[in-house]
Amino acid sequence: VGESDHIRTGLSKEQLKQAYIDNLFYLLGRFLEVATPHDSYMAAAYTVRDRMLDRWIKTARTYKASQARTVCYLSAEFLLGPHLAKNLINLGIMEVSREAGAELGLDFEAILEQEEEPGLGNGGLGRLAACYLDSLATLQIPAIGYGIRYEFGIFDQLIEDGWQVEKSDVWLRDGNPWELPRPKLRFPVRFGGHTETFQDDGRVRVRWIPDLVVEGRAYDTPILGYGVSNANLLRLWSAHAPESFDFQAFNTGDYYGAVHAKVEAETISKVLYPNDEPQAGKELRLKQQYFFASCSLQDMIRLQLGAAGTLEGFHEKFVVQLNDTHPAIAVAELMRLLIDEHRMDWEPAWEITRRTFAFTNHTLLPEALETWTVALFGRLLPRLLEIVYEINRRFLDKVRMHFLGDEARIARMSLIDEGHGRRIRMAHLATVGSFAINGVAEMHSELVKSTILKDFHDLWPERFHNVTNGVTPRRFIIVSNPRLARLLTECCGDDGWVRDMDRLRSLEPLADDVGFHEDWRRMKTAAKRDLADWLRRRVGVNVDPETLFDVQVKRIHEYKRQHLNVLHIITLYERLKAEPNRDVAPRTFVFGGKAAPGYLMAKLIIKLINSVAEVINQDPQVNDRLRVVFMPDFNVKNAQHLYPAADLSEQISMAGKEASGTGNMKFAMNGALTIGTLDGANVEIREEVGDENFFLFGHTAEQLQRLQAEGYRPWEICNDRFELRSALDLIASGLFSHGDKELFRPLVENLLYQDPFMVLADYELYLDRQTEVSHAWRDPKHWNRMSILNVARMGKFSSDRSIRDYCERIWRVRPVPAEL
Ligand code: 26Q
Repeated sequence: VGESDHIRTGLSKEQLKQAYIDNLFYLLGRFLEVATPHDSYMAAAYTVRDRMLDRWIKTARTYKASQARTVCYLSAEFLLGPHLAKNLINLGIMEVSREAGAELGLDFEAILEQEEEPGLGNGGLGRLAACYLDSLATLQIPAIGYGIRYEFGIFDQLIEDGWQVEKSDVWLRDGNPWELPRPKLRFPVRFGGHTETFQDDGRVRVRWIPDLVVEGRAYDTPILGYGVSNANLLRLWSAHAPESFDFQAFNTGDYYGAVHAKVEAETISKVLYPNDEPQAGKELRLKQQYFFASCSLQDMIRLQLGAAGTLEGFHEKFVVQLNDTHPAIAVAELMRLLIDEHRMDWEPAWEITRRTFAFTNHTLLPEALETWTVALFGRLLPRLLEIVYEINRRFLDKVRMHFLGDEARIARMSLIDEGHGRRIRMAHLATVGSFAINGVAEMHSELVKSTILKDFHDLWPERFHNVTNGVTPRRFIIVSNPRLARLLTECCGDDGWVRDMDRLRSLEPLADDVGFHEDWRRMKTAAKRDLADWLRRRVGVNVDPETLFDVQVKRIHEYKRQHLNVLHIITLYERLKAEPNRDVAPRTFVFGGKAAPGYLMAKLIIKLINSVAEVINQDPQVNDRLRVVFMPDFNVKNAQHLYPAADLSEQISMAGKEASGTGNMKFAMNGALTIGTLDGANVEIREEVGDENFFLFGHTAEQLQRLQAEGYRPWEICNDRFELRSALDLIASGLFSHGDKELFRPLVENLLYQDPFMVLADYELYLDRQTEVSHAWRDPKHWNRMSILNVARMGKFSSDRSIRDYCERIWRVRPVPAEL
């Protein structure tokens, strides 16, 4: 029997049907007639997984033999989204599986719908990591994603009485068919205690005596490339008490103590922090970071010793990308492992370390830069504190020499901030320990060099790079928008655009083709009908697919300015109330996004959106032209319904604050037009699609800076702008809060008297541009032309391009194709 005939590997319809029934029987103990939708999902998932394992093993063999450098992407978050549909697409068996399902009498869509997505991330940064895994596998780059197997991912969001309510995400409840536990792959990780020196062969060495040892256990998930045989590895660590704990308990009789220690160990990987910026003093978060950094490095060292028998040349076999500072402790941990555990001297160890790491920064917001107090850090990781001090001492000696004792600069660059109760600056540790540092969009990378890491750029200009973010067209076009995918394949003659998005340029001539416009319109309308159906079933609201779908979905943050969008809506509402026959383009406003549970202003913004929705949607004078919807529980799965249906994408952050944005890319590559500021990747999207196909508005980052320097007085803007004042007054009057004048006071007063993200400064420019959007919408031919050109010109924002940039400019790695 040839391999292609095998029940676990074959891709024909008959083989898939056979395999499905076989898995249903042998893995789930069920048969067709009694299988629940979840049983069906599990059997389908195992059927797909079998086919992935075959590729995975062969890929591992190929990589091993090639001796190529492996990219290790260290990230505290991987926001993967549902696996099943994505893997069917990447295996190239979506259609044949659909047919197989139909012949077995299965409801294919219902099976896909069963999957609970692994929400192991907050937002952009975690989703970026997932897109990069997809592109790494597709580009056949030997790579491992390393992270944490949180037992509870990002909370599920419910909306009750307009407020966000958080529900814990029990994603592992019904089992996870995509992962393989590796019980024998485990590493110890120490916490607390103290260090001692001892003599060893005439040299002074350090021993760390911890008061807690936790064991990290590996769980592996295969990550398949698109249209290739390569399957890479995502290895997530789960924290456990070492088995020896139980014996200790028997010996000492301290049963309670042993159980307590077990609970403490297992707490480490229990839950994802639902904030997308650090909160002061969260000890467990530092434990999580060290835990997964240490396990991952120990794993790499194991692989290196297994293959080469020596740690010399480690940096030639591994390159470690730090996804923000969350894994930055790895710099000190690799030093510890090399020096303390593998008896290396400082200089060669530092040489390896510095040539191993590269660091991606994702934020300029000062409050989002991670620091840890020396007190907490030293208590939890005493040996690592010593190493950080030594890295710093040697580094500052270099700075002193280079800048001849410029004391202010030395204080600014130190790994220790002595000004605020002694804190370790994780971005500085990551920068000093890396051979390359990059931002995530052109503008952001320039700002990194001129602001937060300016002193480091002065010292090492050659280490600074830009790699503009991208998103995977597999998830965000093929899986989420199959109609568009089909149309693109038709236009291009084949599906080559999926791996080479620049080929979509061949659509440009069709931008003025009447027949093609008809196809485009049909596709868009169908997607909008789907979304309308979904919103009716899932959210219980009715929206009209004929209206302009104006969408803002992303984490709720003041800097992202969802409240600017709300002010526009209220102004439209007031205009219509004042002049009921006024001719405005009918719009449906869709919002979605989670607020960090402790971020009160963000939660109040959600309440405001829902309150405005309640009033407007019930007002018969306007509700044929204005509708407002808040889509609860915005996650990857739900998001997939939105991108295809959006006409207008809201990317309205305060200029200089959004590092890149990636939702902006997902919308534009699905044919939505963008209304946006000159911020993050918006700048580059506009450059690519053309100024005339992008609704730009707002002050530039420099202009806003100047305004602030001159003394920004938001309330004065209100005095001049009647409609702005009136919108704020309407909120304050209690119109949206059943007469309660207190509810939104904190929000209104914050805007009037602080307005840290300069909402009011951009209000008028935003409204004017929105008026132009409405005019443009009235000319469908022109609108469709712009929409088509957006899709045709978004090739740059495929994560394949981003990963190629990393490979060529930073990692210096090449494809290693695996053969079946
Ligand atoms: C840090 C310490 C303690 C607890 C939580 C955190 C934490 C967790 C998540 C800090 C930040 C995040 C996430 C940040 C994030 O998503 N940033 C976004 O990254 C995207 C990918 O580069 C960019 O497109 C966005 O502009 C950026 O906001």
